[in-house]
Amino acid sequence: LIIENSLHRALERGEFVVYYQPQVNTIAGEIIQMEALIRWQHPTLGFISPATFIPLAEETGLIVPIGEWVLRTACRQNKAWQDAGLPPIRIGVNLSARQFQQPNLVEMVAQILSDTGLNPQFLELEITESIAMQNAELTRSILMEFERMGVGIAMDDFGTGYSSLGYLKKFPFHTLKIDQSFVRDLITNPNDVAIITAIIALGQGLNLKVVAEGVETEQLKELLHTLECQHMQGYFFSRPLPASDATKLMGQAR
Ligand code: G
Ligand code: G
Ligand code: MN
Ligand code: NA
Repeated sequence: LIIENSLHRALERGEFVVYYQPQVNTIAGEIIQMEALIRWQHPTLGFISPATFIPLAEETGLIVPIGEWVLRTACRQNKAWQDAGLPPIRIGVNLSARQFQQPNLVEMVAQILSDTGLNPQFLELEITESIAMQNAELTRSILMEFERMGVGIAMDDFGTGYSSLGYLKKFPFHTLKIDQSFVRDLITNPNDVAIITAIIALGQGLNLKVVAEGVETEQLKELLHTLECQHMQGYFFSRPLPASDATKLMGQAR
């Protein structure tokens, strides 16, 4: 309850921070994208994990203004990186189901792109399977509008929801992010190898970029490489970083 009360004030009090985690093309050895991940620095309780407060923000509807703030912050940051002469990359931003129920979602995104001056091709919105399922027709029409604008769409946590393969055909996805739960035990679990092999083949067949999430070790990176997975994200490459550290990392990677 304490958390719920202070969540209402956190935005205006400036307690949220956006961290950035790189997505890497391991063949080229380049950072190709950054995922924006919100962090809450509470003045007395300290750091509160998004795994705790995002569900609460979704219940209370606060995810709507919070999500808008994250999107604006992330787009502004990406434009600043480009203006600083860093190699252009995409920024990935997570959207929640609640945001999809807002009638002005598409205008909100368009407004933020216009305000920040970020070209839509440098934004990718990450949605989960459950969002896609909740109101498939509405979701599809919203995603088609993003597609027309040039904004990329990623299916996040792929494999954990009701992965109806029909959605992959029906919705304009550009990217599949394989959930960490299939990556974690890849070394020891042949079932996970089979699942990931199948997802990668599916992605290749449908011309989707496939990203393995939660890559924590070099051994995992090598195995994924053998399975022809070229795009990865995880602690092995970098933890989510504050903007200043993410900027340094991008400078080094060049
Ligand atoms: O960064 P990580 O540790 O702890 O995030 C935990 C969960 O919170 C993940 O499921 C992630 O997708 C979600 N999350 C992080 N940042 C955002 C955000 O800006 N918006 C939404 N909707 N979810 C987020
Ligand atoms: O649900 P989504 O995929 O958007 O959330 C990404 C979550 O995964 C964030 O909480 C992020 O901090 C976390 N994460 C990123 N890389 C790793 C990793 O290598 N290992 C683990 N355990 N978590 C990771
Ligand atoms: Mn994500
Ligand atoms: Na994920």
